[in-house]
Amino acid sequence: MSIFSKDQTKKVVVNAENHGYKPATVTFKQGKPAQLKFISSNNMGCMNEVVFKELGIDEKLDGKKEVTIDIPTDKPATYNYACGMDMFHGKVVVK
Ligand SMILES: [Cu+2]
Repeated sequence: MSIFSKDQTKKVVVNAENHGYKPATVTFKQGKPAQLKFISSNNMGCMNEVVFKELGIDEKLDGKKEVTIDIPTDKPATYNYACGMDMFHGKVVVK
């Protein structure tokens, strides 16, 4: 791996109207710093909160255009996340 390897940044659009995350699955390469940006829209309802249980992350999106979450990439993993009521789901894959 190059010591000049770049950070990885990807975006997920939170679509409250269709109750979905786009894309629903985001993949990062192992071993490089990774950031996932959640882009929110209006009238978010319970989607104004994003919860990564395994990572102990619980972030409010409401009122912010963009919220950045640091994803650990030290090992291959799948991190599931959900809205504040655990109704809508997405995942982050590190491989
Ligand atoms: Cu919900």
